[in-house]
Amino acid sequence: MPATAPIFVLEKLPYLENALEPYISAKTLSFHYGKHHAGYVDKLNSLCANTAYADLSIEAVMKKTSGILDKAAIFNNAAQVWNHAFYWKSLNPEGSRKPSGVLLSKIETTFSGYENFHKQLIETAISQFGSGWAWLVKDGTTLKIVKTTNADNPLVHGQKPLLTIDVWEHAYYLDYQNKRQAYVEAIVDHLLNWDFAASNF
Ligand code: MN3
Repeated sequence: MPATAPIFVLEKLPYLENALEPYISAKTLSFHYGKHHAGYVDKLNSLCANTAYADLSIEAVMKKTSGILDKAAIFNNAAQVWNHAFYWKSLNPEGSRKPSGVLLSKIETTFSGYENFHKQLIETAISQFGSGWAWLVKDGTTLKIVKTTNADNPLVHGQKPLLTIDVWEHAYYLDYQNKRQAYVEAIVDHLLNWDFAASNF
């Protein structure tokens, strides 16, 4: 049998590994992208080889395996591949540090002002117990701030992600040790990619 090419590929980082310094170090990015994210891709490829999942998009794999107990390993790795690719795009070393235009208006009306939104986003990310993700999502016509546990992802719950923050310890431990709040505040104040959020909105 011929060797098969990898089914799912590791998306390129949209910037250099040192681009998010001083808020996220090149060392963190190197491990997080090169070991964690790449590891999920490798694992997913080995789990999906010679299965019906090999012909599907990563979103379809996530939707087909979500909540199915004996497919948890495939779901977890597929979702982590998707979540990380989305997380890299949710960060940006340059660009506007606040939302603008229609997205800002929607945030202001939904969360009673940008300051409340900012506070709620940080609190949600800090309060996720253990590993997981904080998200700004579009749910129907409204916006919500939600958190998910481990690999779980709003897409499989019918919500459309606009931005995400990875709150697994591997995302910040080298730079911030146990100080998740400092990491989350650095991201929200200095790295969130509001142009990406606007394009998703
Ligand atoms: Mn991660």
